[in-house]
Amino acid sequence: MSSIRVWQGDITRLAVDAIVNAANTSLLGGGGVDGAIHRAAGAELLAHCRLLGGCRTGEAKITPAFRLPARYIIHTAGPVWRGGEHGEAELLAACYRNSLALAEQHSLQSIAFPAISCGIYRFPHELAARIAISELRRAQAADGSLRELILVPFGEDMARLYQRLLAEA
Ligand code: AR6
Repeated sequence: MSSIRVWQGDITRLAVDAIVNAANTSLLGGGGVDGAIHRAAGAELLAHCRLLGGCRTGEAKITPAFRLPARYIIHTAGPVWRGGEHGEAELLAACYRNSLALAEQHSLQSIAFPAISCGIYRFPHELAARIAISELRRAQAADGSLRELILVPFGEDMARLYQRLLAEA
């Protein structure tokens, strides 16, 4: 049985099998956690991403992690929040589900997620956290290769939110 835990800090420091990148559909880098991951992984990551042909919103693609302590990066493009009536919740759930499915396909044991869409893409934090936890719990119940499922809030507020929601039944 896998565990779900919260680790607050910079996701680029984690020595897990895969860290997830909250990317955009170009997969060619950007600001926020995407910028931090590209800076820390080095220029080889961008060169590799150029070959991938982008990624549709809700989908996920895997690359090596180059100079990061993690083994792989799973890049997913989260939805931009546009009021909630444009399929945003389903697309965010798809980001988690497709990232988890890729990790399982590669027989990975540990994966760490930033708060996808919760920065520049302005997704409401509580709804995003509920979606993240619900998808991680689904993976936990499926009982595949993953043993460690890590939620990585950058700030204190997001960390408290995850802890509160995880404590709920
Ligand atoms: N480690 C962990 N979490 C982080 C880090 C870090 N080093 N840096 C930021 N966060 P965002 P989005 C948190 O804006 O909303 C990029 O330009 C941050 O506090 O990175 O999905 C892409 O290229 C927030 O809670 O991603 C896209 O164009 C969370 O990560 C766009 O931003 C996500 O914030 C994607 O926007």
